[in-house]
Amino acid sequence: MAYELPKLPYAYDALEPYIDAETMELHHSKHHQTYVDKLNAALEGHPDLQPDDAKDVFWLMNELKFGRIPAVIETAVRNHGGGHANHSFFWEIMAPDASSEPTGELAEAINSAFGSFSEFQRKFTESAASVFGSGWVWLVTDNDANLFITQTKNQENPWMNGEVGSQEVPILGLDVWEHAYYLKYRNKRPDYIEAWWKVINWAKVAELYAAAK
Ligand code: MN3
Repeated sequence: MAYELPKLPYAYDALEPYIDAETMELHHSKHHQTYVDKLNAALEGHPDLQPDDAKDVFWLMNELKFGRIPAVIETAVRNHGGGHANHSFFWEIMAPDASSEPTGELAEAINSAFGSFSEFQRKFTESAASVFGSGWVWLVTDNDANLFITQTKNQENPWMNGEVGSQEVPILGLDVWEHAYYLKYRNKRPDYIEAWWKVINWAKVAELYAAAK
């Protein structure tokens, strides 16, 4: 088996006007597909790292975290495996007709970690705006169900970067590579971030939080 591009869970134009259809189509069918293709090319000759019913790209990230990827393909797995993991996750935490805020247990956890939802939004936005070059910003939960905001460069992510022995599980993530917003927002990354808050699938984020605890 080889890694495959997951189907987008909504139409390319479903996140309009916040994220435009052309950006979504290029981002999914070209950028994400390229990560998948280059990951598969890197893994040729490594049958133990191919996906199966028990192994997916998040399993592969864990192998990277534990130093179990051969050195000759480690950078390729970090870049293209990371790209495949990050985008597979990213499509799922967005949705059309999204609610504006989380509710229930997740809302309480955010209030307790950051003071209020608006304070969390402010800090996450500030972090996303400050990523230098290409990267991601994440809301992560740890072994004690604490929530914190973290950044990664390029296509790195908390699954591969977490300390061995710790469980750092992203429940929300934002792609701030220019390819994610440049067609519509040009150089105005803050406008893209502001629009992105309108398309978050809080039900999915809450599900990820409940599963990670
Ligand atoms: Mn991207």
